[in-house]
Amino acid sequence: MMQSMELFFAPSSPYVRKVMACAIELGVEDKIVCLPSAANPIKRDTRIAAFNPLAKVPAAKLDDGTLLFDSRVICEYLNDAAGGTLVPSGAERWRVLTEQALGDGLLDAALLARYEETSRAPDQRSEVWRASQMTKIDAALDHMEETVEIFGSEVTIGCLTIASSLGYLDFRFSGVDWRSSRPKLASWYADFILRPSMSRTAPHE
Ligand SMILES: N[C@@H](CCC(=O)N[C@@H](CS)C(=O)NCC(=O)O)C(=O)O
Repeated sequence: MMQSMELFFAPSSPYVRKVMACAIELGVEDKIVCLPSAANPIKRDTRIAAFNPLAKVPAAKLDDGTLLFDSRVICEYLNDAAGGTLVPSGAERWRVLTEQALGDGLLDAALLARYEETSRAPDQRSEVWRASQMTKIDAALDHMEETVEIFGSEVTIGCLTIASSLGYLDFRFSGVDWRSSRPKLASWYADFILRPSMSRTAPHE
């Protein structure tokens, strides 16, 4: 019998979204008790720190007291506990985990660019820093366009992460037109976000 978990949650976090989307895909959403949080790179949320010394979300605690973080670990835990196939074994595993790393890497760059604006005083902000993060995002999107026929052919932690990263761009970087030069990715995403795991986890404040 699968243990329940307490999860520090934020409706705007794309990493939390990965966890919730996995839980919905696996049919185990009812095992998760969401706790409110206010993760911030400068104002440390000590409630989250009780589960994760890095004070980042998602962070989880199982019934038996086991602590789990970050999103990659919690998603893989849910998949294992539910006997799912979101994280395949064998040769496919490495491809799918690399797809997850691509989506997470896009998000890491996006958050670094955003924190530059939201957490630094205007005179401390670096345009070069922001532009460098946007270059990573652009290159990640190009790679997604080249590989969408492969990662988009089944539901895995790879494409759930990639979809969460695209959703985050629309949410926080609405001025970035990632679609017009990437028609295959745009078309896959338009279909994929209709899945309940995506539509029910759309980011909001
Ligand atoms: N690699 C982590 C990243 C988690 C992360 O950066 N979460 C953000 C919220 S979207 C956060 O907690 N930021 C607060 C901070 O950087 O201290 C994961 O996959 O869970």
